[in-house]
Amino acid sequence: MATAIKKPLTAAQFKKKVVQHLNFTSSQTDYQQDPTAVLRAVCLTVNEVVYEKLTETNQYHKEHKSRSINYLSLEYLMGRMLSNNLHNLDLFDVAQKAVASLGFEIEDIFEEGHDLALGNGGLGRLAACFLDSLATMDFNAVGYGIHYEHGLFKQQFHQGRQIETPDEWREYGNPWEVCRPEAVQNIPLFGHVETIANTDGSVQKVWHSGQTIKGVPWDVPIVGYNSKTVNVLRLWESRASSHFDWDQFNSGAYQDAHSAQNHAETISKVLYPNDETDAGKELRFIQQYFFCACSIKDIIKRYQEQYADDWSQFSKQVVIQLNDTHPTIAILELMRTLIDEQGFTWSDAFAMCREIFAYTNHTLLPEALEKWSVDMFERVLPRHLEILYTINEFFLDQEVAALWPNDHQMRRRLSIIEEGPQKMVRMAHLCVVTSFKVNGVAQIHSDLVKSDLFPEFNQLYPSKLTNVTNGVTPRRWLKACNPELSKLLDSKVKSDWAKDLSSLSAVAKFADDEKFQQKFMAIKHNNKVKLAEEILTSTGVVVSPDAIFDVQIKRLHEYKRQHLSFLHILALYRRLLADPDYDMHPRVYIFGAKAAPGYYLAKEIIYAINKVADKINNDDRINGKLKVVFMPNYRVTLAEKIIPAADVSEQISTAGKEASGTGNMKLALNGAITIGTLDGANVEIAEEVGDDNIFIFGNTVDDIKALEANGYNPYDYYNNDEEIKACLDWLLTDYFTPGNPGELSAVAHSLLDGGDPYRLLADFADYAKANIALDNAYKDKARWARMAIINTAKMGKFTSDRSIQDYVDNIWKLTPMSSQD
Ligand code: GPQ
Repeated sequence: MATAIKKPLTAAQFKKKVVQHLNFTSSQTDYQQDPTAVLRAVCLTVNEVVYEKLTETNQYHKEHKSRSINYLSLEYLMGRMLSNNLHNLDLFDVAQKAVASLGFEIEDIFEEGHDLALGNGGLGRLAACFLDSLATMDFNAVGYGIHYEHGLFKQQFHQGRQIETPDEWREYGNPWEVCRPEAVQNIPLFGHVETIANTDGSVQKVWHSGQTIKGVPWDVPIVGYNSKTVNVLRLWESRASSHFDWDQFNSGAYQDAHSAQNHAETISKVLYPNDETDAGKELRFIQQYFFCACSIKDIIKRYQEQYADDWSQFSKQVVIQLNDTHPTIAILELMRTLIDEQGFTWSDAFAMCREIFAYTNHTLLPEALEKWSVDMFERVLPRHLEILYTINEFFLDQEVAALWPNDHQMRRRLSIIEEGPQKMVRMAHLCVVTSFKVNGVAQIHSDLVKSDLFPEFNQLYPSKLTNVTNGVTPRRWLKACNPELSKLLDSKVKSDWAKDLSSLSAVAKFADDEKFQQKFMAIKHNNKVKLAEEILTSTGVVVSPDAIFDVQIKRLHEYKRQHLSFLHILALYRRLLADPDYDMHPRVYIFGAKAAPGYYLAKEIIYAINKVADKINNDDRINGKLKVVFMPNYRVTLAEKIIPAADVSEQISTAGKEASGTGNMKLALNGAITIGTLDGANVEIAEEVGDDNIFIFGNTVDDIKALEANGYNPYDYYNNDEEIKACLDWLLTDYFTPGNPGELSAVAHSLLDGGDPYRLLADFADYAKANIALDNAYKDKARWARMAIINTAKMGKFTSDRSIQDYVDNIWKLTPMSSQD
């Protein structure tokens, strides 16, 4: 393995620094029983190396005037930082030895760390993987986000029901962040716009804001793997500002501003826990604006430190990626700044924005396509709304009219403003109109963005819409989380596969090698033993590591169809009750998922799974052939424990609904076999591993469209499939909730009278069939081992390094540090 970067510290030096921090930074001499104090001291020791590299990185980019990517995202699911930073700095064994000599296991020290859970699901974790890759590949990148006081809620189950409690990730401070008072920003909002007529006939707009909020930046260093770079993730915290615009507004506006003043500190208080639904709350809107405005000001500040008032280089130096539509207001904020503060003409400002912004779409679900009311825009951001109108006017009159003259229908359809009883701003339209590139996140998704979501935009702007398939960082999702498998791979692959994941394809030639198969599967088994212990601790359920570990981990959502697997579990249970000798290899179903607190059916699905699990896990009649566990509080850290132990990866969304999925990549990388639909990145995973090494089932996107064209009726399946009927009817009884019949009926109703919006019943039979094929494959040990090895070997495409390289080549056009020398 080539290690270009020399180890920054020896174990003895590392230990000495840890002890110094214990003694002199934390005043701790009696730390033998205090792993938290040791964790802190280890982090501070690592930070010494990290900050030195950060300074060098900054200096380098300043000297070389490197173009930067500015990644704007409302979510970052970083997880824990220590283990990853140690791996990335090649300090893992050094720290392990140092900590051991202090009487601790490094894993126990890690366990003291909090997850940085500043995100909901895939979108937030993708942002975290991208930051890792950007630093690893030595690109000049800044991540911008919100410093939420409370990240994603903690989940517990009380008698099977989800209970949410606040996430206190930084209650006692967080060693990985540093406050930057020198980069504080003041952010205006509310108020009104004054139009001033100039003597030359032109008009000038002056925004008299009603309130100012202070944005305080906290920087989290992002350490590249075996690279020169440490970048930062800059997170904005809101504080009440003393800069009250006393003289700028009348007494009526003062009232508004005064009550809004109380809100200042609530802006960065909590992460909205909704995944793929439009939160539709004013506070969420202000969160978005607040962080966009802080970030735009910061980007300009960094630029002006180099170029002062020379704007000629701005669009050459800066590219801004919008992670979904959540940061769209950044476009309006940059327009406003250029026009109102820097004296640009509207067209020059717009031309510049069109060179700077690019937008990633992460969903086709209508409920996730953000819209904000014009009324709210007017109240909170009156000047931004004016600018938005001018963009819309230009777009409709110049661009839409050129292609579709006098076509009112088309104007209505494409307008950034949606007409209706309440006028709404379509944020995605603003993004597509302004961005120079728009990408989907897997090939099938990007194709659907072109054909179904934005077909007219694709006609209007050919070549703007493109694809960048997602990826995951192999540092966290293999090297750090699965150390035994990593070692085995090291022994077979010459190059550093963690930096060049496609080099793993070299292990494919050992797929039929009996010895290698044994080693590979022994590691899987060990990982399953560890997970079984974790399952016992967290759920009290005993599971056998000899069973198939069948994993479905992701946010709880109807389109992801956890209830398809649930329905199939009911069917298996029923088959086992009817025939205790029913031929199946024992299987443990492992779920991990949080439901948005306001998402009724998602919570009912959790409840139903927990109730059925209770019954099945305690039923002696089925000889332990079936177990079901719902592990509480699914998060990055739990994923790191489940993924290395998974045999089967459930990726069973309705075709056309999951934009990409990234859990599918992590699981396959760790040797789990996918059972999945032709949706999102499953399609590309199937291409890579080949049809023999994946279980694809169910209706395709076109099949689903055809089903719907014929008038989809769930009762057709209910009436014609005895098993479906029996399982759904079962949910109406009190079999799983003694004394309380119908407690689980919500799930059944959604699938019948509710119309089965995610076409679950249409896929049930084929899913059940695919599961039999999977069961047969598992019974053949050599065959399964072969499949698992091929999966690991063929995941090269799905490293986030490849995604970043695609962004760099096709969208961002950056040059890495190393090749600038
Ligand atoms: N995704 Cl729009 C989220 O996690 N949250 C969101 O609000 C939206 C999308 C996911 C999407 O469902 C997955 O299919 C993707 O793999 C992931 O974004 C990253 O692109």
